[in-house]
Amino acid sequence: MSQIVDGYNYLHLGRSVKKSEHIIATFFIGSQMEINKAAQVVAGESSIGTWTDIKTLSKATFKKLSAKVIQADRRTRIVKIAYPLALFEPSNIAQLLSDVAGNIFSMKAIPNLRLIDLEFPDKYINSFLGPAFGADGVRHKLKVYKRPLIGAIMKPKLGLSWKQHAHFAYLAFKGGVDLVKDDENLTDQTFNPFDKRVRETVKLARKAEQETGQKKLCAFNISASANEMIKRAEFVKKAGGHCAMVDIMTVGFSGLQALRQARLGLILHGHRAMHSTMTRNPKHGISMTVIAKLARLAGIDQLHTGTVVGKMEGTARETNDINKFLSCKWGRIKPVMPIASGGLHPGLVPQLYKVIGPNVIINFGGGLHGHPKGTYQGAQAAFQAVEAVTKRIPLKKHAKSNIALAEAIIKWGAG
Ligand code: RUB
Ligand code: CA
Repeated sequence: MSQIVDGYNYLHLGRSVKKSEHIIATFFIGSQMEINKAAQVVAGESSIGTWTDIKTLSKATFKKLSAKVIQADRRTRIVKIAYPLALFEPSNIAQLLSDVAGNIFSMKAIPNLRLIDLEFPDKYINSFLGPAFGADGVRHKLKVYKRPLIGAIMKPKLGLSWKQHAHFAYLAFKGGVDLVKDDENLTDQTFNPFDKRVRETVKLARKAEQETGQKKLCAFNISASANEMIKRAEFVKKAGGHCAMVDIMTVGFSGLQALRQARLGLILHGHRAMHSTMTRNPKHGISMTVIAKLARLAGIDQLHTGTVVGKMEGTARETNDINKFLSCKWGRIKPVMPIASGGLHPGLVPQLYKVIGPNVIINFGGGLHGHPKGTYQGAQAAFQAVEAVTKRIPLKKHAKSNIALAEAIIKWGAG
């Protein structure tokens, strides 16, 4: 016998629902409660229910709008809940999260809850703008189609002046990287004002383009309040830039949507700093898969998804699943380019390539500017490592004729 919360029964176990008319959430529920009852508490609180029966809820409304528990596994405590599409406002991530990741996370009876996945019908997916450029658009902009793209994160993350920043970006470009990016906590500080950094770095990127004959991209961190972000993005555009970086978690999804809806024609680079406050505990929070789905809906073109071999937490399986999702067909929404970043150096490239493959931006920070000879040779070494894996040449063999790579391997090792 199923237990009933707030006088209504949310259990639909074994019954099917129309996928085209429901958003389906997968949760892990950690609680002393029997699983069917706990699942009903989640279904109720995250859709139309409350803790007691109420006179204002009609049977007809319940039938039409209540969430339905369609699977509940007593052993794994994983449940699937189907939410009728009518509960949701199209193209509104804030509202979606207030349903499926809102009050239910605060219930005393459910000390642990993890939103593992969200599946959306095409109708809902297509109500969002999604990326303006997407993975193909990014490659097209850089005219690099067959190898991983190479990025340099400017280091130290805070402390370079705008002139130093642009100068080291220029050296990284000359050494062979395709993209140079601000770090997540560099925005518009007094030691490195945004406008000066943008103007000078764009100027030197153009110079590097002329000198190398290759396209270059600068991801300027515009993260701020929504209005300010749009102003900064407009500034980047006016200065001749093609890309803006945004800290998707600290800025929030409404900030992202506001930015994308401004239709500025800039590639949006999504850094995910703060995601681990939600994603890291496997029994609580929101998975990175869900966050990646939301970022794709909102309109991020390239997204940090994990490195596996670097310094950051994250398994190969999870990262690959996310990257696979980012490239899959998903309504009318374009695919997103994944970014591997965090503790990388040239010696790790073969391992990374084996796990992640060629469709990725590989970012180097310390593993580039920490090269014994400096940023220019660090960028050369990064390029040479990517060249080796793309041409299927063992790294150490390639290092014999590539001095910058050889020096990087002496410092950090290979493999
Ligand atoms: C890495 C770095 C990035 C992190 C983010 O610098 O600055 O912010 O990789 O991690 P470094 P993730 O190369 O010096 O370690 O991509 O996992 O979100
Ligand atoms: Ca960083």
